[in-house]
Amino acid sequence: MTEPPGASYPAAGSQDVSVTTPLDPALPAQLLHVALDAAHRASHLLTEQRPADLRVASKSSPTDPVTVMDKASERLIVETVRAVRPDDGVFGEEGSDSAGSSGVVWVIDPIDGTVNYLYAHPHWSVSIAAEVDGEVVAGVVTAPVLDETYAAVVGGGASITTGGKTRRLEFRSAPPLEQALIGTGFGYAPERRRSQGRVLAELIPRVRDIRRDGSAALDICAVALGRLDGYYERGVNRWDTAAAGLVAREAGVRVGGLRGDRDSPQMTVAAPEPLFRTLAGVLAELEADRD
Ligand code: LIP
Repeated sequence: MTEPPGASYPAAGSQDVSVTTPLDPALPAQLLHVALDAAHRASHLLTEQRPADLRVASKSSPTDPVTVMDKASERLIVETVRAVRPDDGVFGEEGSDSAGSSGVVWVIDPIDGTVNYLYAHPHWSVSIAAEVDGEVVAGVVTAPVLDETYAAVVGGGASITTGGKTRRLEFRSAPPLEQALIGTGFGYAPERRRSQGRVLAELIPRVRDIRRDGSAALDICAVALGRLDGYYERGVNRWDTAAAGLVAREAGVRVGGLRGDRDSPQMTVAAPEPLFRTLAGVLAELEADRD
């Protein structure tokens, strides 16, 4: 179990806390505790029980896979959360979708980076966020093969736990665009990939380099960690970015869309200022949020 430094968290489910407005100050920490437990259990399932012959179906296109493990992971996370908070809602990539009655909704990506998981690449994660009245207040992104767990509570900072040690993630200065290492990703539909390739071809000469690692949640956490200077992607969903977006914001990284918009499937950009403004400006010029 990992928790950000300096935090004292009551045990998950130690109080029957329903959401009342204004936000109960103890609630985010409790929700983080539940998320860490669920992420830990899902990580164990995905690593210890990965079948040799992983059965795969496809979703939005022949290159958009879903495995039996995506569904098993989401089922386990929902069961874990519901065991201590039965009235909460859930919204997951593999179909969990209920509003609940407590005002808390769990936003779940049971495997972010499914193609990497399928090919036994280490860069995949479990992402769990807790929203209260539509705003993310606690989030966990864990990459079990990398031994990295990112955690954040709203107003309480963000942390990384690796090698059994936890440290706070703090803002650092960003380089100018031409010296920036930028992460991105691509959708599954050929037409979308064609337009993303067009944008990439224009951007590559204007940055230090590009990385495409395959998990939006880990890419956004990488910006908070300083392993990337910035990230952008068109087409990622709420379950990909909910938890990592809180980690990044709590580490002092700006997360948003283009032209002053919030982040959305139209475009997600993450970078410290002033790099965010420069990168978002170039992406707007390239109309990167349009096919
Ligand atoms: C993945 C995203 C990634 C994107 C991939 C894929 P999934 O999510 O995290 O950023 O480039 O195409 O969408 O489908 O593995 O949960």
